[in-house]
Amino acid sequence: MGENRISNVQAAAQLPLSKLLSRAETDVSYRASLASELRPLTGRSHVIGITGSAGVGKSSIISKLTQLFRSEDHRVGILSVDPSSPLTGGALLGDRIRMSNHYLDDGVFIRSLATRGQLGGLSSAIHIALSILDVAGYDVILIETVGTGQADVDLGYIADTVVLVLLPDSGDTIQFLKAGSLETADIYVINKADRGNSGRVVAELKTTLGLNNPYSEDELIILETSAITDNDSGIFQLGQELDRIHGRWIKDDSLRAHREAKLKGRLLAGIRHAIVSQALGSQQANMVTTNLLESIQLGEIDIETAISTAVEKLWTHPDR
Ligand SMILES: Nc1nc2c(ncn2[C@@H]2O[C@H](COP(=O)(O)OP(=O)(O)OP(=O)(O)O)[C@@H](O)[C@H]2O)c(=O)[nH]1
Ligand SMILES: [Mg+2]
Repeated sequence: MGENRISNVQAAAQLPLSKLLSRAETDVSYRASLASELRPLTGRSHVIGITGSAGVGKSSIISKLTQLFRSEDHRVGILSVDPSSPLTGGALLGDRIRMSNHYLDDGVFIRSLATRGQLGGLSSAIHIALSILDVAGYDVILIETVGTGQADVDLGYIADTVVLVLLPDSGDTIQFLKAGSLETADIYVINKADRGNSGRVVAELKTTLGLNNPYSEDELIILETSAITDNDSGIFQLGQELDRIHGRWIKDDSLRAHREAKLKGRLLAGIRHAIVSQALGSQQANMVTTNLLESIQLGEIDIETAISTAVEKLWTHPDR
């Protein structure tokens, strides 16, 4: 039998985009070979993650941004991750109504990725979805995820630019800070600014981020938006900031390097997590820590000595 010489990319081009994504999502070996063929062709699109708690207005902002990008003749891909979570299950119907004009537009592709990864983060299938949309000519890809948690931290590694959506009247800043994802955002949006009171959150953010960040206040991008108002809603400004950030990478040809740095970050974080779980999840680790705890309590050793003893036993010689 002759070898099949049709490349995955050519074969993929024959499939409707939604079928292609489904196949790449479910068929791991197809995904791998398609990914390696697509890799050199990627790097044109701007991947923007939009995250925030349930109901803050992520889909509404995405709908407005899509309208804006379409008016600039950009093609837009929208990936919504985990719409099946109990909090958001009902929102999909609302989204369909909110996005109804975009569903009829062939310059817009909308898709839900139902799965999350094993560790509660984003499933690895998202990488191939992004490559496919990139190569298919979508200039902007918007990913919607519901924070806070590992998925949010992952989003910081996957998206080129992350927009964190907050509300004027909630304690979300602290929640995101605790989850470790507050600082992964590039742009902070206080949505539903039409309700008033957003100035307080802006001040709170500036203080919190100022304390934890090497950047000066001027470098922080904090915008107030109203995704249900048409005039002067802040969405235009958001679009401008996004264009500006992306434009800079294109100008100095650094998007690929930016993505590589993020990928490396995700890889290292994954390895760190795996090493920690492996080292601390064993029976031996349990025994070592129990014994050391007892020694500390008896005043035999101090905590620093206990820590270096544990590292020596569990990490340097894990089999001992
Ligand atoms: N007053 C006001 N309401 C808004 C604004 N943006 C969104 N909403 C409303 O808030 C509700 C939730 O909006 P969505 O866009 O579905 O929010 P979401 O963050 O995508 O929600 P989930 O996907 O369920 O997490 C809807 O009823 C919107 O009409 C805004 O700027 N001002
Ligand atoms: Mg939504």
